[in-house]
Amino acid sequence: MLSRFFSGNRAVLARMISRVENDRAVSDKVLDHIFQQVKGAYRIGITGPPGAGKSTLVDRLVSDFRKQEKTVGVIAIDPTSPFTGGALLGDRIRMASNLGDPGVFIRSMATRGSLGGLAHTTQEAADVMDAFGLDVIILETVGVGQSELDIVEAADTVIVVLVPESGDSIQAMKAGLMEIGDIFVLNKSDHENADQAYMELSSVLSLKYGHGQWNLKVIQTVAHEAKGLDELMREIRSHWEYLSGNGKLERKQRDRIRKRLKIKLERKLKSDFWTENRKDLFEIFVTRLLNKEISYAEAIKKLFEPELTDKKL
Ligand SMILES: Nc1nc2c(ncn2[C@@H]2O[C@H](COP(=O)(O)OP(=O)(O)O)[C@@H](O)[C@H]2O)c(=O)[nH]1
Ligand SMILES: [Mg+2]
Repeated sequence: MLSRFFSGNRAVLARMISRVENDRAVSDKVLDHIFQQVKGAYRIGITGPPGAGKSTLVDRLVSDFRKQEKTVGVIAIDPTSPFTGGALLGDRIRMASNLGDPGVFIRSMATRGSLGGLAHTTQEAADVMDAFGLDVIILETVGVGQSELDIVEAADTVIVVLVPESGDSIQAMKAGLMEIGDIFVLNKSDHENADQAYMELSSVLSLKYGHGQWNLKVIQTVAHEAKGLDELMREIRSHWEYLSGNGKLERKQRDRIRKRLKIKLERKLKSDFWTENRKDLFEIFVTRLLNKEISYAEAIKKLFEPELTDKKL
């Protein structure tokens, strides 16, 4: 399977991603075999409210990257839709213009049933795509909820897509989108109050946000007509160049690795800790705490040393 994977078999890529999604033990094994081939594909996160036009934009971006002869992977995550739901189908239709292209691999993921954190599973799926040899990986998530933010935050460049609706900038601020965006897109700029929304968003951004030397910009687009896409591609390129200078990319990758290692470590500690014995003891100590036979500190101490506790029980 691995040799077929490395020779570029797309069906095997799809199967590898499913394994990473569905089985922790298998996932670790898969990653053990491919981690050295993870070359560091350029990862772009796209987020924003539902219906803002993210998938339509992704479709355009994919076409543009293809024109530059880059291969592209897309992971689209929609928390509102179960596997059989309409939204995933909708995403497929909206990204349809690239479906037959062998240089493009599109994957929809549902949030339900993901193993120990969606952000984690998504990153592992992205690693698999990366090792497969894709040059650019685009992660699309709805900008609601922490786990969705975690996903895009792990990207090199984060694009926040908003639309000219009254209060959209304010909503985005509340949802924490302003902090994570490197590039802001005001899509649906064919709508009548687009200019006002542009001013509003620009002023919100100029007041509060910005990462270091990077200048936050708002790009106006009409995704389904590909308007503003050239400018967006230029902005993506500038951000990439910005990251590549002064070791910023490496620092970003270090942060990403640090976070992931920590999460994996904590998960391992947790699962090792909760043996059947400890689960039983836990309930016993709850009763003892209720009867004031033991203090919290004592209970915790004993939970850490169940062998000792066994003898005393
Ligand atoms: N008027 C207008 N409609 C758009 C634009 N971009 C996308 N749409 C439409 O908005 C709807 C939602 O788009 P979609 O890409 O699925 O949004 P997502 O939920 O953010 O992925 C679709 O019907 C698109 O055709 C735009 O710039 N202007
Ligand atoms: Mg979508």
